[in-house]
Amino acid sequence: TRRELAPGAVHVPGWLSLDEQRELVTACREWARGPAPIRHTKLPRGGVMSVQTVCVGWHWQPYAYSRTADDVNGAPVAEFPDWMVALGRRALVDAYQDASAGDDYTPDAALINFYDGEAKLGMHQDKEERSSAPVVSLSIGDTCVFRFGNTETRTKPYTDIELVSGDLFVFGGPSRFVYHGVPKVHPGTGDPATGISTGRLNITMRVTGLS
Ligand code: MD5
Ligand code: FE
Repeated sequence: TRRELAPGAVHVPGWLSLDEQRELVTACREWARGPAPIRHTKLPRGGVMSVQTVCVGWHWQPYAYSRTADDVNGAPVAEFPDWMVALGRRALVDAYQDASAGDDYTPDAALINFYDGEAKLGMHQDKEERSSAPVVSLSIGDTCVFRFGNTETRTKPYTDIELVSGDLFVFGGPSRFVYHGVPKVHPGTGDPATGISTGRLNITMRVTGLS
């Protein structure tokens, strides 16, 4: 049931087992506690994101990466674990159905987003990375509407799809810099056995190209 929405943009429903989802939830819960706790990111023009985010490897503050969480508490960001590099490589192999697709892939940053029932993510591009390597996205918990747009504008044409707990999405090649967002989460649609009783967790792995 793997589906290529556009060149380089591959959706693999149900990629994570329930056990893998539970382990990811446990790891994310730990990162959410600190050293830099999860928070609603403040935007430079005064807004506050409805999504809550915690970072691993590199800290993302709009719109730059740093090694310390300067807009939270200044703490050094948690180390990007080797097991997550391995997971990212496996994601590329399975999404692109190519045994060597992950060989040169070493993600060094993860953004972990938590959505309550009201949270949304506006249309944006991820372009703070100094690399065009693919982004790996993993969803756990409540189902959401994910809006996959185009590279030129934050408006139409776009395609709305549902992302369900356990789904993998890989954005690479010509789809790496596409506008995208999350207009809606469907509260109460997730399986509490993942460890999330309500809300949605999304993990994105990236290659920052920084050192
Ligand atoms: C989410 N997160 O569901 C999404 C999933 C973010 C973010 O957008 O920046 O934290 S990742 C979707 C993504 C990443 C990179 C490229 C593209 C989509 N894309 O080309 O559509 O919380
Ligand atoms: Fe994004």
